[in-house]
Amino acid sequence: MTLRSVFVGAIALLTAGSFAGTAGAEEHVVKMMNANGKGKFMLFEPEVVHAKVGDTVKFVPTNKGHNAETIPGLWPEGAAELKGELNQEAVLTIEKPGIYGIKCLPHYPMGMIGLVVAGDLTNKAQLDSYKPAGSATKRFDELKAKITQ
Ligand SMILES: [Cu+2]
Repeated sequence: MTLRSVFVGAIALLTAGSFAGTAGAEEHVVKMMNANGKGKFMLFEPEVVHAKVGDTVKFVPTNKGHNAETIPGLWPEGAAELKGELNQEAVLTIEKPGIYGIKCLPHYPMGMIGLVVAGDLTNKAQLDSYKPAGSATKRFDELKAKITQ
């Protein structure tokens, strides 16, 4: 190994290290949609977002008639709640680790639910005990399986 290749290697390591160390807050984008073209209607896309504390999640009204808001009973304790208006963007800032349950008010009964997961599942007990209404149960169980498997 030449001195030069050692030097280049060291620089590459330093660069990789500084990227990992200073990786800033990310913005995640979730579309609020009428259909995904794969047989699913009224949904958040993606339905599960893996984020970290300090990130933001922006809910975008790709189709009309949707909103994004906190599911009471499925929200990290002390975290500011989300209450998006119909047809408006809503931005969730992840202040605490845990599982954030999001619903679209008009389509919640049809299972329009999203989950944002950040760091430790501090409120996993809420996820386990939470029971959505009616036909939302099936979709909620699918989402639950995605983050607990
Ligand atoms: Cu909706």
